[in-house]
Amino acid sequence: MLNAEKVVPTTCPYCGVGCNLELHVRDEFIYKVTSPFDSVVNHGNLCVKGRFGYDFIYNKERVTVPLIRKQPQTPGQRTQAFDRSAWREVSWDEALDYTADRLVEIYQRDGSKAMAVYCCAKATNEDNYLLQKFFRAVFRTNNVDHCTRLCHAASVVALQMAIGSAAMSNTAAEVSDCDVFILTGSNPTENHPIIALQMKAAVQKHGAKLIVVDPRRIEMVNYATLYLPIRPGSDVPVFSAMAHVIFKENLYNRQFIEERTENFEAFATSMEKFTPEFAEQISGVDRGLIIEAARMYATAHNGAIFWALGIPESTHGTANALSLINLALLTGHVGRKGTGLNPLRGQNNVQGASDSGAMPWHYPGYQAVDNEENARRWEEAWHIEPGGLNRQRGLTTTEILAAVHPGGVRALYIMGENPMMSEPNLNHTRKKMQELEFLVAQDLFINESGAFADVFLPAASWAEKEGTFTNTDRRVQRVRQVIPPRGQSRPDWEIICDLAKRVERRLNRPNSAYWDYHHPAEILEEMGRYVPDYAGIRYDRIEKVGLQTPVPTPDHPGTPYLYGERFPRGRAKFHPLEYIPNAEMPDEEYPLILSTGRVLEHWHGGTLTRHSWMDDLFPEALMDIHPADAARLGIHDGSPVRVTSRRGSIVLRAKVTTKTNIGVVFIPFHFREAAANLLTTDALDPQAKIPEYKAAVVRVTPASEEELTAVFESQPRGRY
Ligand SMILES: Nc1nc2c(c(=O)[nH]1)N[C@H]1C(S)=C(S)[C@@H](COP(=O)(O)OP(=O)(O)OC[C@H]3O[C@@H](n4cnc5c(=O)[nH]c(N)nc54)[C@H](O)[C@@H]3O)O[C@H]1N2
Ligand SMILES: Nc1nc2c(c(=O)[nH]1)N[C@H]1C(S)=C(S)[C@@H](COP(=O)(O)OP(=O)(O)OC[C@H]3O[C@@H](n4cnc5c(=O)[nH]c(N)nc54)[C@H](O)[C@@H]3O)O[C@H]1N2
Ligand code: SF4
Ligand SMILES: [Mo]
Repeated sequence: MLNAEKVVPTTCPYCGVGCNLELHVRDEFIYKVTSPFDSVVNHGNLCVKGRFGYDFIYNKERVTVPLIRKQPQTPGQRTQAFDRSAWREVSWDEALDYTADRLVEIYQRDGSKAMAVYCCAKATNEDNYLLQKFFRAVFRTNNVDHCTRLCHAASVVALQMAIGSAAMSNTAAEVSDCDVFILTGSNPTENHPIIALQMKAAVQKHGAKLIVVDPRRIEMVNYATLYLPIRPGSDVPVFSAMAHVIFKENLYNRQFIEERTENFEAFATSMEKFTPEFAEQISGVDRGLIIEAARMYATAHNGAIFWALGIPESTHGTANALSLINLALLTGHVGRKGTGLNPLRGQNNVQGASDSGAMPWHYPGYQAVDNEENARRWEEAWHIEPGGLNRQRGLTTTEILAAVHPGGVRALYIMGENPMMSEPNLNHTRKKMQELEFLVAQDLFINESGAFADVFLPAASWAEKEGTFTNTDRRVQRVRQVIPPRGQSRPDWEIICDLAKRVERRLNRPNSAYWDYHHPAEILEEMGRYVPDYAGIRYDRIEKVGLQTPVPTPDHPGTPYLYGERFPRGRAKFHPLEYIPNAEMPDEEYPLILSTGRVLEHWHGGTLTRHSWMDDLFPEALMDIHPADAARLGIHDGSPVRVTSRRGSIVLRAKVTTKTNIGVVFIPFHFREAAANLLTTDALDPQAKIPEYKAAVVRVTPASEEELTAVFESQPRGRY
């Protein structure tokens, strides 16, 4: 028995914390997950998803054979098919030849602008590098993006503007070196649970002071010295008022400002108007609390700011993030251990997918596509004639869907994303998905988006392939094959190489960009030759412990924190700010603000966790509503409610709780039978193109049990 048993170290496939796992395997079956006590990232701790959430691998709904739709789909008439009887099981050869024929037909007819691809922050660096290479090198398009656009896009744009680089500046575990840290727009106990443990230890063991700024009374408030319960969308006034106080009370770091920043004067002038009184009026937060928070952060020896989606997912997300960056620059709380600007990254490999070039404006390594020198470098890398690569910035995820019409985007390739759950204003998204001429889904399951596809390519899960993920600390870690791919499923990188070769043959450019890799290690090395931050990473260097980028040379030890000496753009730049209200504000018809987000047990559109034991732990969508609002509307704990916005309406149960503040209701977006994104607005931040997921206005009315039952019965797949 014992002989057939093995324990394989790998990395968690869920969140950006990147916990180190040990998968226990017997007879090719994973029966247990643990973590080594000396793991650098998580010291043996795991949350419920990492520990128990892997059973989706074996779920009977997982698709492990290639499929083609029986009924040909036409633009405008495209339908969703979850039922396997609507699909034909085919060989890999047939699936890939069919895919290659259709992609080439559209490309030869309509050119690069008709082609688009969604990469996947759940897949490896190697998978994502190859998929963007395929679309850039073969179809000559930069219409390449992934879920980072719906996530930290505004944090990325703001950090690029102010500093010149967008990753987290410090290592999350350095929170134990902080004496004051601000946590805003982030609910780590549910979304980065192991970092939450480290934050709690910072408070309880090391005596750090925590300032929470959030419209919900999240669990971390229990550990906070100060809690600022802001109204959604009032971050710029609150953080700028803190800057105003720091400035007025002479608490700013003159030396840091003189030596390392620029544009201070313009910034200081624009802070005049952000008085604590003004901020109180907009945010509802007592001005005394704002003043106290400003003094506490400014007088810290090591102050840090941690944030997540409450900041970027807004029509003024870039300004929100800039208001945090301004504060750190004003106080010099950046460039040292235990300080920093720390946007906690979400997906297991969103940092890596971004590093690997899964973005419309950048090649791998954040090299702008509209820069001649960069284009030349990648033409050389991919053996392309000079001038062959497209110099035009591509479309973002949301723009790709908006461009689906005759003369626009015709073919979409989706590797492991689910826009039909994750994009805002789903009724609009649905029309766009229907309008496509050709849709490929490469996934583990037929999700709400894949159900529209012409062809389904079954991907191997993270436990069935080799590769690397880059976590929120910029740590590049190994992902290992633990069991053989289930059924006929194949690792993403293999599928892409096989398909790319078939497409190149049809275009009379056989294997010109190179697709003959024997192992993902070779793919990472290719990327490292052109991306300096990854140049020193080799698989044999990260066998046991991952390396934190930048790793410029093969003997470089990695970089735990950034900007010790200089910022990538030289001096960091202050940005003057204005207060801009949300796209929608409450009125008589829609008096409540809807905030959307996550719960501990579930993952995004639910494709993985609802096919897992996690669904038993949290089986039904719930809307959090404050007791005062509930009483006013005649709603009790557990009673069905209808929630209506300008764009749609859903029915689900209410949970009456003080976790949400008066005037704000919260709905997680994991449940397709009560899809929160039917309600959200597709208004975008003009710079980062990120939607306003955290503030749509809604009306809530009591509903009946019959209405709720009807919702479940109308689901194409019934209950999970
Ligand atoms: N269990 C679980 N964990 C996950 C995920 C998951 O789906 N499930 N997804 C992962 C991903 S991709 C991501 S990006 C992260 C996201 O991690 P989080 O950003 O922590 O996730 P959300 O649930 O969206 O929470 C956003 C927080 O912002 C607050 N907020 C809302 N509006 C505002 C505002 O106007 N201002 C401020 N300051 N705060 C506001 C909310 O109250 C909430 O506390 O989680 C990752 N981890
Ligand atoms: N209302 C609202 N909407 C939001 C947000 C919000 O806060 N509120 N947050 C936004 C954010 S931050 C994010 S990141 C997005 C997430 O949005 P998406 O990325 O669209 O959602 P996921 O459900 O994570 O989709 C992942 C898919 O990848 C598949 N998959 C998993 N592993 C692999 C693999 O190895 N290979 C392949 N090929 N497929 C794989 C899964 O089965 C699943 O279908 O949602 C956004 N949408
Ligand atoms: S905290 Fe994140 S990485 Fe760690 S076990 Fe949980 S989901 Fe996985
Ligand atoms: Mo995300």
